[in-house]
Formats: sequence, C-alpha cells, structure tokens
Amino acid sequence: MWAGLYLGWARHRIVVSRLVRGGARGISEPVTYLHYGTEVSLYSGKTRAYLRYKGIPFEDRVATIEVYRSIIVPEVGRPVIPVVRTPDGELLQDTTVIIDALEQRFPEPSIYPEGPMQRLFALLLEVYGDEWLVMPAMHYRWHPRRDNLLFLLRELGRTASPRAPRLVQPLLGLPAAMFFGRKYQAYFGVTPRMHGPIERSYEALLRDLDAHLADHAFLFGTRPSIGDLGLIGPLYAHLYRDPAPGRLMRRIAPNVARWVERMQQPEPRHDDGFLPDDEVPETLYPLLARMFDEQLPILVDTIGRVHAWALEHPDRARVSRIIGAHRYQIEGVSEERKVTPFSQWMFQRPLDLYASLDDAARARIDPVLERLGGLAGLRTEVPTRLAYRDHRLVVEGR
Ligand SMILES: N[C@@H](CCC(=O)N[C@@H](CS)C(=O)NCC(=O)O)C(=O)O
Repeated sequence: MWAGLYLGWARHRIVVSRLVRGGARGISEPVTYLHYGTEVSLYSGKTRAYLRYKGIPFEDRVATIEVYRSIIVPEVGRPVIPVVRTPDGELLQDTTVIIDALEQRFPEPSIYPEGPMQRLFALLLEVYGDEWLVMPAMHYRWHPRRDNLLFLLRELGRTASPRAPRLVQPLLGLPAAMFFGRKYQAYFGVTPRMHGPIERSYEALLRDLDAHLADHAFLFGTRPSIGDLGLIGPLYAHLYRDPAPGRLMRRIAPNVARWVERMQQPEPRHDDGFLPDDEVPETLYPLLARMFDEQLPILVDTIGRVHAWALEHPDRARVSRIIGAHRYQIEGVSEERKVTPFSQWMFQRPLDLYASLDDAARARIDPVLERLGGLAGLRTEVPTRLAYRDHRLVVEGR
C-alpha cells in the first residue's frame, strides 16, 4: 500500500539547505549536529529517527568509554545517552529536550500534530513508549539469553571499545551487560512472576499496532509524530534489532517491523501530514486503553509520591532518581517497582495539554477518554511540578 508514497522529499531538503551558511570566505559549510549514542541503545533510536526524518544534518558518534569519560560525564554529570552537540557547542540531553530544542530550530515539518486530540494522544503514546514499554524491551533483551547474549556482548563491546580486536570485544561488553542486565529487574519490577504477563501484554500490543499499521504509515497518518518517536525507542533497538524479539515481531506483527524500518530509515516519501479533522483512528484505541489500564495508575500514583517527597525535603531542589516503591499490575498480576519522578515530568506534558483544552475540544475528547479508561487520570492535579534544568530533574520554582 505504501509503494506509491515515496515522493516529495524536497520539503525536508529545504530544511537542510537553511543550515548551509556562508563561511568566512564566502564558502558554504554544512553545519552538523553530533549525535552521541549507539545502535543498541533504546533512547538513541528515538533521537536518530527524529534527526533522520527531519533531514537535520548530523553525524552519529559512538558513545565509547572515551566519549563518556571526556564529554558526557564531565558535561552532563552522569553517564547517559543519547546526547546531541549543537553546532554552537551546546550539549543537549534527554530525548524530549533534544527534540523540542530542535523543533524550535527546524519547525517544519512538525512532529507535533495541531489537532488537540491527535496531539494529546501522541504525547500520551510518547510517555507510554519512553516510560513503560522499556519493560518489555528489557525483558525480551535479557531474558532469552541463549538467543541474545552473544549478539549483545559483541554489540556492547564494539560500542565501548571500537578499536579493540573483534575477538576480545564480547569480553569488553561484559561490564555493560552485567550493569543493564541486572539493574532493570528491581527497577521495573520485572521478576519471574511478571514474565508471562509482560509477554502476553506485549504480544497483544504488537497485534493491535500491526492492525493499525495495515491501514496507516504512522500513528496519525503519513507523518511520524512525537507518539511514533516515543514508541520507536523500545520497538527498535531491543524489540526489532535483538535476535529473539526481532523474530517475534517479524512473525506476528510484520506491519510493525516495516514501520520500524520506515522510522529508522526514512526515504523520500509523500508526506500529507497528519490525518485531516484531527482524526484519531479507532485502531489506536486498544493501545491507549492498554496504556490507561497498565501505566496510568502508576503515573497518577507517582504524582502523589513526588508531592509527599517534596514536602519531606523542603530544602532540596534536585529530585532523587528513585523515591521508594509502588505496586503495578499487568494482566491481573501485580509486582513492586521503583517510583521514578522522571515519569511525572514526562506525564506533565499530556496533562498540561489536557488542562489547556477549551470546552469544544473537551466535549469531543472526554467521551473517548472515558470509554478508554483515561478520563479521571487526565484530570489529575499536579501539586508539585517538576522541571528539567541543566540536565537535572528539579522541583519547579526551587
Ligand atoms: N529519559 C532519558 C533516558 C536516557 C537513558 O536512560 N538512556 C540509557 C541508554 S538507552 C542510559 O544511558 N542509561 C544509563 C543509566 O540510566 O544509568 C532520555 O529520553 O534521554
């Protein structure tokens, strides 16, 4: 169905040409952004897909041990990827911050739909991808060890020390494998009892998304949105690219696999923008209902926990990465996971949009939210707002 759509790349190229400035002697020099990340990293897949779709000239730089030591840790304050260096030397971190900073510089074509319903659902699906689907991503990466481990050790070793002999690289990948392979279990509460529920939920999600993508190139039409970018993080590096989950995706959700390829390797294609009249296809409803059922209670609880934490720590501006634990539930089975204030900061984006809607928009959107189980959650007040400042999560106003 999409074979006829590969036309009209010119719009993207206009953006690129705006970047070409005259040099000191009148010679044009391309201005390049540097993207520090790696193919195996979940969040790097989000920013790389964004940079490619927008046609922003950038260079992918592998986040080697040396890059962490000399650039990321000194400037960001902790080892985290992806980061983007702008041509004027600024270092941006956090995928949402990176995307929003670049949207200001390259507004067209925007990845934020204008229509309030599409925009709200796109922001919700960004939170879902970034902050929830990381659970199946980690599970399917580290649990099927026999299928994935050698591939991962090679990839992690190649990233850490690209110049080391190839035979030695898997050994050099071990520290990262031990760090990530263990850390996520307690962090997200992915204990053995949750393996079945997480797999059932993820496979149902794949089938739902596959049905949607049989009729649409992206979530909201012929252009990727911030929602697509949220989903591509977990659905690329881990769930498409790692051997075991990659086979699963290609087998039960081939349209999702093709969407991953479209997201990661955008080619000149026809871009009619988002669907007209702020339409959200009903084929997306099961995804939203699943998010509301599994993640929304955790997001709402996080808001209460953050407020209590802020009251207990009146002198602290910087918020801890983890502030206790709470229980979550998937497919009727519950487990404990860490409370991560960062998720609140992401959730504030759709909450703020919802709070700003006029009566006409609410009259249209509320019945859909009600039907899908999200209305009460989206009416949550945020007594302690969080901000992301200088690469740190802080209490707003402190
Ligand atoms: N919310 C952040 C998350 C970045 C992140 O967690 N990146 C991973 C790699 S994909 C990482 O560097 N983790 C190191 C850590 O969490 O200590 C973003 O969107 O950039």
